[in-house]
Amino acid sequence: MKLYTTPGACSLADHIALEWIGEPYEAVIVSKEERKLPAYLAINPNGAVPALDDGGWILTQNAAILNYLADLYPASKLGGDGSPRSRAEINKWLAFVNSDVHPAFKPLFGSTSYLDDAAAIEKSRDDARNKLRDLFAKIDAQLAGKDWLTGARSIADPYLYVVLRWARASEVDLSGFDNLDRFMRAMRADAGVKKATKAEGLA
Ligand SMILES: N[C@@H](CCC(=O)N[C@@H](CS)C(=O)NCC(=O)O)C(=O)O
Repeated sequence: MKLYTTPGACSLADHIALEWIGEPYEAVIVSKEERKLPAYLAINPNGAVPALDDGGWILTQNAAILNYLADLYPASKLGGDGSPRSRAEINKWLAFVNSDVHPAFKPLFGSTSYLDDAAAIEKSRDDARNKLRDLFAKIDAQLAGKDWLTGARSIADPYLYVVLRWARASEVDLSGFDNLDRFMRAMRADAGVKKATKAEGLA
């Protein structure tokens, strides 16, 4: 099993999940530039991470990979307790992070640079920060009284950790979100998180 990952990118979520699972795997580091070169485009024609190679079978799309890992290793309980409702709750929060929170970062990652107008670009970035604060407020409320997004550790949690890292680096205002702060501190102290971030060369 090989995971293609770019340091600190959303693929770090899969990297952490693999550490939590504890079965053998190899992390292949792909730089931003390498993602667009023919060798990597042959693995993922979208030129994006993550990609998973399981015995020559390639799977892309983060939500699909995380669900596949949870199904492949049910003993990890990263896909819930086996009930349809627990998996649905996990996928609800995974979808929120993958398809609501993650894309909301785009202006902060340069998607509006085509505007070629410094003031307009800064406005789009401020707007993104405000939208992200609203989205993180919902997650903070969900984490009240819980250590993990859905109560028990799941595939949704490492993705939340990744977008929280991005939020801090992008100066999104997370003040007052004590549950998110507690979650972040616990993740930073987690052995699997430490191993995956170290392997990606992250502080
Ligand atoms: N829909 C994809 C998006 C993955 C994605 O946005 N990956 C980023 C890193 S976090 C990337 O590789 N972007 C490069 C690109 O899309 O050109 C998924 O969920 O896996």
